[in-house]
This record gives sequence, structure tokens and C-alpha cells, in this order.
Amino acid sequence: MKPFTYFLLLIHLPLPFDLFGVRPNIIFLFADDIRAEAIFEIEGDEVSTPNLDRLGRQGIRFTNAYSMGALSAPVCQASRAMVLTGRGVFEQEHRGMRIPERMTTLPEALRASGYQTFISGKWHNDSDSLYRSFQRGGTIIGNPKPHQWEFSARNFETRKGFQYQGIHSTDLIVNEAIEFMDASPKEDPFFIYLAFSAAHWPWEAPWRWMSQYDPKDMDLTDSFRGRHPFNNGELGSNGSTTEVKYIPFPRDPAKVKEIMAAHYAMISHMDDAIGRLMEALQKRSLLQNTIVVFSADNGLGLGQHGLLGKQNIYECGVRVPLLMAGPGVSGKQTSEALVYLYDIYPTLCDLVEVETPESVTGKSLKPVIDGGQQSVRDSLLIVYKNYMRGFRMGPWKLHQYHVRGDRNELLFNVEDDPIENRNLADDERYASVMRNLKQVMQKRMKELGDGVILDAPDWGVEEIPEHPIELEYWKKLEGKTQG
Ligand SMILES: [Ca+2]
Repeated sequence: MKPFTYFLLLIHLPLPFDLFGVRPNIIFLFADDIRAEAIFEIEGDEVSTPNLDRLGRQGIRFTNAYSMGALSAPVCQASRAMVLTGRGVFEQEHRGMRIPERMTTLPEALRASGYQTFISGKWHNDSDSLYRSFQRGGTIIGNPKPHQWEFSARNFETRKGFQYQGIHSTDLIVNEAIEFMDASPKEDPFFIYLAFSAAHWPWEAPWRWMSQYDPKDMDLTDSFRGRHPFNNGELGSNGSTTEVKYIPFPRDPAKVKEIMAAHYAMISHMDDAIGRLMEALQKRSLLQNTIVVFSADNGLGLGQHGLLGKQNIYECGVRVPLLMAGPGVSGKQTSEALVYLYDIYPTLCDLVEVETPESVTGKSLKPVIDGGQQSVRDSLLIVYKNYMRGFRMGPWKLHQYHVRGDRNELLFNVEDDPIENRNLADDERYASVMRNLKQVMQKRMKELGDGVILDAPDWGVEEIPEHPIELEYWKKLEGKTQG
């Protein structure tokens, strides 16, 4: 064979990185509190995200990506632990607060395979796992309070806490990532984990973006309600357990629109910063050899079903944007495969040919990315404390609620009705669908380590106390969490 033909053959075959050169870099952009339909242009409402749209077109978008939920009110902590460990919510310790050494984190696995690992932004888990995972880091942020440009933080390198005052947290962490790219040794691939504070409360962005969104122009979805039809266990005395408790029942549409406008401005500002990061990659000729992942830890209810926040199992709370682009991920793809956030870990390992650690139980999406498979699982279980269980299979989503003896169930066809606006649970035509779903759901629950027995009078489990009592309870038990 002529050397040239041989070369042509080689470039069409996947190359073992160990033998033929450096593995691709990875940038993991992890946003906070962004529901799927706020980002993806096809489903999208009024949020402008040109850079994320472009990335989505270059790679693959997973339109059925979910956080599995949480067994405690700070749902982000469980979600981040799942992403970092590649394990489900029932396979965490301390509800994700602490990541024990026996669970190898994604950055830890990459680091062991020669990656330079870097973090900037939010870390809601323990300190030991943070330093096990990353060699380098910038500003570690808890929740920016009182402002996105003024908050207490920790310097990763000195390990010291300090009072940050400066540019918006979004610009800060993107700048730190660019500085890291310039300082990192060129012979090694890098893994950059950028955990945005956007678009979590406080909802603040520079005026250029705030001025683009007039609260009066915001469209409330058809699923907007003044209050939730029944107690889901997390409504609290004034209607919310979260930072948005200042909009009591019945929700005031004008107030919800104010939050929407600021939240969307924050997303557009983050998109602009991501654009800057992509430009920086291009200028350094790194774009072709970098896998970019974008996702969010959970969604955010903004008046849907009368709910605010993310302590729920509706699509607005648990379905998140997920896109991947770069080497090994060909463009213009959309996948409807049912995906958990904790599948990202084994997927990235497969894409860069790093062996997935045994502690990982997520499923690699590489067969879907390569086009050989349509899906990696037949159904998804979604969890919130011991009050709520959701089950997605085919076009169906079944909700089960148990709050101190009160039971409720809802059924939606989320393919026809993605905002879960038409409850079919009381329609006799769907009685057998519901029975079947519930049966499979119970089976999958057992497989996933869920102790709930749906037919038992008390679900066969103890009630997990309501937030914020619960937070105090866990703090006392475990010591203070970091961030
Ligand atoms: Ca969050």
C-alpha cells in the first residue's frame, strides 16, 4: 500500500490516543438552574443563546436529558455528586454532600490518565474530593450572595476564603479558564470544569443583557398556575422552600415575569461568555481538538404548575439541556434517548479512551453518538425526597405523590404535551397504561436501589424532613458543607 493511501485510511479510523498522540481536551460547562426549553432553540422560548445554538448544531443535543433528582432539598448537591461520580441518587453517600474515596470522580479518572484538571466556579461537595479531583483551580464559589459580583469565595490554590468583589461571576470564571489554558503545559490534554453560578439566584447580569429582557414581554407558559393543585410536600408555609419564597400563593404573574426576565438575561450573558471562551480556543488552535459539553444541574420552575424553584419532578424542574461537540461527535444530531446527567461521565471516558472506573454505573452514550443505537435505557426514574416519584417511559410520564398519607398521581403524554398541562390520570382510557407504567416503575425502582413501595400505605419508607429544618438537621449531623 502506498504511504499516502495508508495515511488516508488512518485518518478515517479512530486512533488509539495512547499510541498516536494526545487525547482531546475537554471543557465541561455546567450551568445552574436552567431548564431544557430555556436553551435549545428548537424547543426554545424567548432566550437568546447564539453560541450554545451553534455548539448544538456542531455536535449532538440530547433532548431528553434529566437529573435523577434528589433526596434532599439542595437538589444541586445531589446532582453535582451524580455528575462527578457517574452514579445515581441512591448510590451516593450523605446525599451527595461528601464524595468518598471509593467513588472515583470524573476529573480524578482523567487526571490519572494524564489530563491537567482545572476547576473554576461552584463546588457544592466536600473539600477532600475537590482536591482529589483537580490539580489547578481558580475561584471556588458557593452561592454568590448578596451579588454575582460580590460574595464570599475560596481561592483554590491558597485554600483560603476571601471576600470577592469584581466582575460578574460568569465573566470571572471564563477569564480564569482562559488564563489556565495559557498557563497549562502544551504536551498534556486539559479538562476544564467550569461550574457557572448562572442562572441561579441572585438573578443579575450586566445591564447590556438585563436591558434586552422586558418583564412585560415575558410569556408565561400555559401551565402557569397561581398555586399547585395539591400539597406535594415542598410547598412550605408561604408557598416555597426556595429563595423565591417572596412570591406567595397565589403567584403574582407580574412578579414571576420579573424573575423570568432577569433569569433569561443571565443565560444570555453566560452564552456570550461561552462565545468568548470558544473564540479563545480558536485563537489558540485548540478548537478542533477540544470536546465541549454543556449542561445544567437541574431546571427551574418559574410559575409552571404554581411552582417556583426545583424541588419538584415536573419537566421544568428536572429536564436539562445537554449538548456535546468536538472530536468524535459529528454534527447536526439530535437524540431523543432517555439520558441521565450521570451518563456524561462514562461517555466522556469512552470518547477520549480512558477506562471508565468500576464505581461508575451510568451508561455511555457513545453508541448513540456513533449512530449504532437509538437509546441506552427504556425508562427513567425521577426522585424527590420520599414525597415524589416520577417515571418516564415512551411518551408517558407518570407522577406519584405521597405526603403524610395523602396520595396523588398524574399522567402526561410528554411527547404531545411537553409542559405537562393535560393530566390524563383520571381518564379511564389510560387506566391500563397507568397500571403497566406503575408495574415497570416499581421494578425499575427496586433495580435502582429505591426503597419506596408504591402500594404500601406509607410507601414503606421514612419521611425526609422538610427544608429548611432538614438542612439544619444535616448540618448538625455531618458538619458544615463546603460551599
Ligand atoms: Ca441548581
